[in-house]
Amino acid sequence: MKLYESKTAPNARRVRMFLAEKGVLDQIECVELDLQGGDNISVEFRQKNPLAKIPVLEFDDGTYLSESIAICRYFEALYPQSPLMGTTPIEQANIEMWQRRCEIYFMNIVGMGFQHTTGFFADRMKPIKEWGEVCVSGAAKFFKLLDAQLAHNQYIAGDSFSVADITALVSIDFARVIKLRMPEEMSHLKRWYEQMQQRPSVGV
Ligand SMILES: N[C@@H](CCC(=O)N[C@@H](CS)C(=O)NCC(=O)O)C(=O)O
Repeated sequence: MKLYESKTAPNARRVRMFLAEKGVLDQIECVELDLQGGDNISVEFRQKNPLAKIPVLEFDDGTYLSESIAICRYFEALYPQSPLMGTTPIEQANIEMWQRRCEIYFMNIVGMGFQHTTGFFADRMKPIKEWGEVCVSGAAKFFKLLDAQLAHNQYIAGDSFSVADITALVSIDFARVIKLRMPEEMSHLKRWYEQMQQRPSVGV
């Protein structure tokens, strides 16, 4: 199996972290793409993913899977030990809820803030600076929700580490590119962030 990715791309990082948590990252061949250089918008790459995004998983039979969480779900089913997506129906649903909250209301907004304020992908989209700024301040509001959740929970979705923690952590780290940092006074969020730094998967 091959994973098309980029070391600096947050979506690719969450799949790498997930695979590291499962202990199988070294079994996958990682193929580094130059996103700003346009590797992912080539005709050849669009045959792997018509949406021209990474990460993309290539199977040995020449088929492909994209969307970070779909790739994670595949590996969760393949390696169900040390579950990262829950086991009971309520655990699974709760993790899904937090994963989606972190992705939709935080990660995607941070990404839009980055693309629209920096013009990083100006060759393939029209950056609208004002919209980027709206996204940056919208994303900042999410820290409060995370801090409140972590006041009563060890991890984002409850008592165990999950894919929701991966999405939140990767998004917080990526938010630095738009100069968005966790507010100092958010002690629960800070406690959780420091705890996350102990996991070997953060460095992959
Ligand atoms: N919903 C997709 C998002 C994928 C995505 O936006 N990937 C970014 C990198 S983090 C990308 O490929 N950007 C290149 C571009 O927009 O041209 C997922 O979860 O994998």
